[in-house]
Amino acid sequence: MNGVAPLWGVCRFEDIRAHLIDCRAKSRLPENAKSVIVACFPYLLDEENYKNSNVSKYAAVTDYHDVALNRLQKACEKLKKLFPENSFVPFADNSPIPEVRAAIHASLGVRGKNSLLITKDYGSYVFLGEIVTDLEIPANQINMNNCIGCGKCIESCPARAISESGVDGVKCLSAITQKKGELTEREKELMINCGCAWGCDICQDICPMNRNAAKTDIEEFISSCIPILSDDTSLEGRAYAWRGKKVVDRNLSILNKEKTPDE
Ligand code: B12
Ligand code: SF4
Ligand code: SF4
Repeated sequence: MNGVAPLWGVCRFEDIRAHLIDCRAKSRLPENAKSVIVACFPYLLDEENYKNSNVSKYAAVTDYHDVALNRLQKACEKLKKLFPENSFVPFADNSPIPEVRAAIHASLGVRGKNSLLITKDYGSYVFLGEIVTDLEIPANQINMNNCIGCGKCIESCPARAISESGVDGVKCLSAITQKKGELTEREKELMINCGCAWGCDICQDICPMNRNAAKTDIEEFISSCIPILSDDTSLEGRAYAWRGKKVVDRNLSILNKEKTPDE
């Protein structure tokens, strides 16, 4: 198939109603929601940007919540002018919408065994955000395809978090890097072996469907890459800021201890 696939699509609210995530943001959903406009925000940069990186790719760029919400908010304002009677509410990540499921219903890509949305052009290196509205918009054709199923993500996951039935969100190293408090020896070892102070990219980097993933052209991401997290890195505007300095410092000290075992 030639041509660039669209980066946004529409799914019926009805298709995801039974799978809404219980969270505080749920109260912001418009009454009588009918449609979800789902948008992808590609974030992969040229390989040279990740040299000696100690954070995952999603955390190397500026906080995607800000980038996505800013753009979605502007889109909502335009839509409101066109349809003054209707409500348009933006969400990104911190959302009651199960975003991968909604994106698949909106025909934006396929679901990987690693549980992520894989798009045709940008692979799985996309963030998701959405506008929920009470306007009835024709939905894209429902396309519930899955990935090619090679199983490489399952074999390569260091935490053994992926199985045929999905990802265990507690076992996943990405979740471990976000955990508060003292980590177990096994959790520390996983983090040291991965070399990542925040997040984990192993099941995406191994995925053959990501081999030719296109690079982002979103200026906010291109101009903001900080691939190496250190004690002096400011947390401001970063995806790990919400967790606070204590957890980030703990992760850095786990990685640094490995580098200086005599200390
Ligand atoms: C909680 C969460 C996590 C947790 C748990 C993840 C998990 N897989 O369970 C942790 C912290 C581990 C995590 C890690 C990551 N996350 Co996260 N995460 C979320 C969050 C906030 C909620 C996900 C959730 O709990 N959904 C509810 C459950 C019930 O839905 P579900 O996972 O889709 O599960 C259902 C399906 O499996 C479904 N199902 C099973 N088979 C099939 C088949 C088909 C065809 C369909 C339709 C459904 C289906 O049945 C389940 C029950 O309903 C979403 C944002 C959001 N609001 O959706 C981001 C989100 C999924 N994460 C994202 C990212 C980028 C990541 C990381 C890559 C970050 C990193 N580099 O470290 C890793 C990837 C780990 C992985 N392989 O999943 C992106 C994914 C973008 C994409 N391309 O898909 C999202 C969408 C955030 C965003 N706004 O961009 N994440
Ligand atoms: S590595 Fe293979 S099984 Fe895993 S998501 Fe990619 S294509 Fe699917
Ligand atoms: S992000 Fe890392 S730990 Fe989590 S499922 Fe993927 S490979 Fe496993």
